[in-house]
Amino acid sequence: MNKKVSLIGVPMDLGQGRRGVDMGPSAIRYAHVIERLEKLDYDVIDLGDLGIPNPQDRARNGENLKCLDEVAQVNTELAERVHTIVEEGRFPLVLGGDHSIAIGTLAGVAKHKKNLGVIWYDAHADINTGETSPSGNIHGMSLAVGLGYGHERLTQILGYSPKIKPEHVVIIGARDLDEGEKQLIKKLGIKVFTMHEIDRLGMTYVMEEAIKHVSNGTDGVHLSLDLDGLDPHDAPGVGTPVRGGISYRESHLAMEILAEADILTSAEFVEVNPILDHGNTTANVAVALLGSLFGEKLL
Ligand code: 6HN
Ligand code: MN
Ligand code: MN
Ligand code: MN
Repeated sequence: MNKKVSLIGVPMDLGQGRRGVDMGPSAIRYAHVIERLEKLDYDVIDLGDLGIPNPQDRARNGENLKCLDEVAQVNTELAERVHTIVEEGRFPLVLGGDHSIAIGTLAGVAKHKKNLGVIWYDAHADINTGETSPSGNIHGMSLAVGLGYGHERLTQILGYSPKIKPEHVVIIGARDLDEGEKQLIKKLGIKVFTMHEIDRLGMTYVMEEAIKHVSNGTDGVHLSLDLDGLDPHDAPGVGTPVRGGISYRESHLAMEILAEADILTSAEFVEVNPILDHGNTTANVAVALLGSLFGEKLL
């Protein structure tokens, strides 16, 4: 792994309806993310948080995309910042904030990587568009946007689309997919390890297959980790919890296997909502998983 890490917080809560996820970056810093990585000999620069506009109307919902102007604006700025981090030869580590920020992260990273592999660790697939979304929440559309599906204001960030190709994506932990999402996943032939496969095949096999998949024909790999991929028992501080998720230990194993494979070129950890949390459990889980991801050993 690149030993030079640039961390950037995106306290975005406009891609979904519940307040509190804007405190995610603070909660993750409070859980000692920087110290954790420095202990592993990483050179960490904390770039601070992006500014998030105060929307006139959080519920405004033109074309079934809530807060489209603001989400597009923040993701454009994030894309530029991430692009610069990669240009500087550093590893972008983005802290959310809701999952709509993956739009900007992918736009910034993929500007350098023409064939970026993506691991989407999530209870959801976030592959809705304004046409299929039951909620109008853009955090449920970010993977679709990366693939070139959705509103132009989002797909055209940094002036190119698509950012990624369906054959370079793997979704892990899915257990709550909308009808339109299932259709697009099938149409594009995206590889998905749902909870069924994780239960049946085990996390070791799933991660080995996932790593093969995203390494095939790619020039970099991004991890987009939504804390709601974990079971709400282990990560309660998330806005859209779904029962029957990946356990804390399975998630560590997944991160350890990823660390061993040494393929990651960028990562983001999203959807930590301290207001819905028990103590700071979910941010602590995020930082513990980051420890494993960046090579921490048990012995
Ligand atoms: N996330 N599929 C639902 C929707 O509203 O589109 C939930 C999306 C959740 C998004 O967890 O990042
Ligand atoms: Mn999710
Ligand atoms: Mn290819
Ligand atoms: Mn998500």
